[in-house]
Amino acid sequence: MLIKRVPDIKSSEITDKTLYMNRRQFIFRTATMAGVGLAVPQLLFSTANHPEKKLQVKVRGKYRLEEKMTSFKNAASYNNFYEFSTGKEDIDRLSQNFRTRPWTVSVEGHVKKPKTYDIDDLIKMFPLEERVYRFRCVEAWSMVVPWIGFPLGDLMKIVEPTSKAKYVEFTTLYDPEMMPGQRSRILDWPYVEGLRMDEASHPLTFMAVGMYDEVMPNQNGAPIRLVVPWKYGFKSIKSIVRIRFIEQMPTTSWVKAIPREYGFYANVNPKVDHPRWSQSRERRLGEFRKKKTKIFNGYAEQVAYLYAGMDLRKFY
Ligand SMILES: Nc1nc2c(c(=O)[nH]1)N[C@H]1C(S)=C(S)[C@@H](COP(=O)(O)O)O[C@H]1N2
Ligand SMILES: [Mo]
Repeated sequence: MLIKRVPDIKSSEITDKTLYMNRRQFIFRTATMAGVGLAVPQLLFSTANHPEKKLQVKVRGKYRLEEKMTSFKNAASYNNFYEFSTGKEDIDRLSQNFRTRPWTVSVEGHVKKPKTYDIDDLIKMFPLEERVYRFRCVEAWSMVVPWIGFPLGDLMKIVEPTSKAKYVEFTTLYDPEMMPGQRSRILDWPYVEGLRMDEASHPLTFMAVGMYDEVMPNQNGAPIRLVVPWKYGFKSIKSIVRIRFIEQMPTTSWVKAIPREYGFYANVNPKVDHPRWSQSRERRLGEFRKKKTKIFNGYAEQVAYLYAGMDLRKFY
């Protein structure tokens, strides 16, 4: 659970934490059984704002936006994470017992230095950076979140993809015991996403291990998730266990499920509607008035060159 970057996590602290978590669950159950639940659980279940979950952020301020940030509460209580539920408002609760330690991320395929990283070692390899990004779900809601993490490109420099690598494939953990959504066949589990090599190494492409200075809440994709701010949210795969460098374009979960509605590129584009709804506007979490959606989610200046000469209606 802990991603402290200080070297001295005492084992007693970890034990305390485990006991604490169990106690919280116990309190919740007792409260519910006693029939005094409803108002209380939200408080007890909120993973947020525990001081021991603070991350040590080294680089700040390079990526800011002149836009109002979404509150932590909104970003952590309205989620898409089909491994837990197809609902959006119960994922924080349903993911409370999701264990994110021990956790490994294997980097494989066409790389000179394939390796299976322990998550805590992986995180220590990079100076953690804060990036405030716009994030746009394909379902026309959006948010502005300060993610904490490191650029995927920095990891790529270490593992050294070979010239055979043309795409990167990311895979989420498969564990139906902990992820109740995986017990039904709404998607072909595990969740898979992918990027072209130049998209993967683009400086905006980010591996997030936290948000708002805190260790990533389970519901937002702990312990490590992708954030690609110019693409629809479904590209930003959560709870990653494998990163594979491959030659062929990977078959990603949503393309496999509904290819007419979800493409591999999934670049935010107000002019290309989803077959069932318009993409021209969006609702920021916590706000009422809708906003106009921008091409590439407002990141055209940085990323449009990646798609020069491509028909964005065809490659949606
Ligand atoms: N493994 C996995 N990753 C996922 C999803 C999912 O269901 N499973 N949902 C995606 C979608 S559709 C969105 S909009 C974002 C939501 O991220 P958030 O909950 O942090 O807002 O996660 C993406 N990553
Ligand atoms: Mo989404």
